[in-house]
Amino acid sequence: MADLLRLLLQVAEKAANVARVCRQEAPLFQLLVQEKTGDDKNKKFVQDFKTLADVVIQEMIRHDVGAQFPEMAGFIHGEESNKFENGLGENVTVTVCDTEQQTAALLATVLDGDHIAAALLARAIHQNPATIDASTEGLTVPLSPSELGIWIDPIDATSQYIEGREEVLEEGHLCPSGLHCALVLIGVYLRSTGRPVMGVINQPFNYKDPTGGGWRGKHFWGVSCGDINICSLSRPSNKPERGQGLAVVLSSSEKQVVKEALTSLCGPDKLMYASGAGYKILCVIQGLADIYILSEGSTFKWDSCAPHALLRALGGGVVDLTETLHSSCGAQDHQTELTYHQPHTECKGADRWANHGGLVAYRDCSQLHSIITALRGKL
Ligand code: 2IP
Ligand code: CA
Ligand code: CA
Repeated sequence: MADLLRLLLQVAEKAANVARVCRQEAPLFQLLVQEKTGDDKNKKFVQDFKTLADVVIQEMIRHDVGAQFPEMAGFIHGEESNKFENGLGENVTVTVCDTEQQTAALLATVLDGDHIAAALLARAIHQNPATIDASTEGLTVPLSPSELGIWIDPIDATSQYIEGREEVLEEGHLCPSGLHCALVLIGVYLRSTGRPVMGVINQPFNYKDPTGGGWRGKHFWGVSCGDINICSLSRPSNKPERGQGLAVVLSSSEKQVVKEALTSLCGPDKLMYASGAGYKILCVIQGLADIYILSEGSTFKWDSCAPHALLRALGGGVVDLTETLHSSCGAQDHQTELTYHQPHTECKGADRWANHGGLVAYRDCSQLHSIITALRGKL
């Protein structure tokens, strides 16, 4: 399935292009950042456009993967629904059509007849990006498309994407907020067990060309299946300059009791905060943090599937926090790793696919164990 990996890298790069185009092209950018003032119709329209960027990316990925791997077509899920009600109250289903012109015509119906914006979006959707050099030659993955399903988060950290703050990255440090936190996430799982087996992460706004050439992205991938564990990044060494103690990244909205329990374990300067569930897991993958803990059920399968596969390829993983706290074997076996194939049937809508018990993302089992021991009885 190395050809699936190459396709996902390609389509994630196309998704990143769409995300960049929406910020670079004036007619689209104006829609993205318009103030939510004015009459209700206008408010609804602006909201629609923000969602439309996400929906368009997701449908494009679904279209391209389904075309090359028809066996997967019914198993490509994502955060968004492609059913849309436009500002005029008409229902439109957003799909990627056979030609750029047809897609532009369809998008114009969602964009209340804005043909310029629709044409720009359609061009980005139908344009093939430069081939991604992923050094995947010689890689064989013993999986067949009929065994696999996909989770897509077309843009994670949407609020950071829309706000669009440009932060300067410091080598070796994570970025608490801003455009860097926005990611395209595509995760592949085994339909039978729900285990994540392949992940592609594209960071559309990784580096801004100082000579005015615009933003460039960066991609990351991993495969973890049986004996095959390969990641585009090598396992980060435990940084000696950090001294003792774990470096933990949290959501700024994390509970006080968790922050307090961790301060005594890590020391105050080892607690960091960042936006974006995907970005926080990427920080653990890159070694910018050792652990990401979330005590709430505020992430979903599409947030964690892709980065989870990369962490598994590096020897780590993502566990359900509540289950791990209550498990007698703690984190020693893989019983509490998140899985991706079964909905919470008692819930409705997006909640069916929430990671209800919270999560812990880790590279190193012994560090996971220390964290669980520190939090036991406190939550
Ligand atoms: C969000 C996004 C948020 C995150 C939340 C996700 O996804 O990643 O940033 O909250 O859990 O569901 P936080 O930043 O507090 O971790 P989206 O942007 O796709 O809605
Ligand atoms: Ca998300
Ligand atoms: Ca999203």
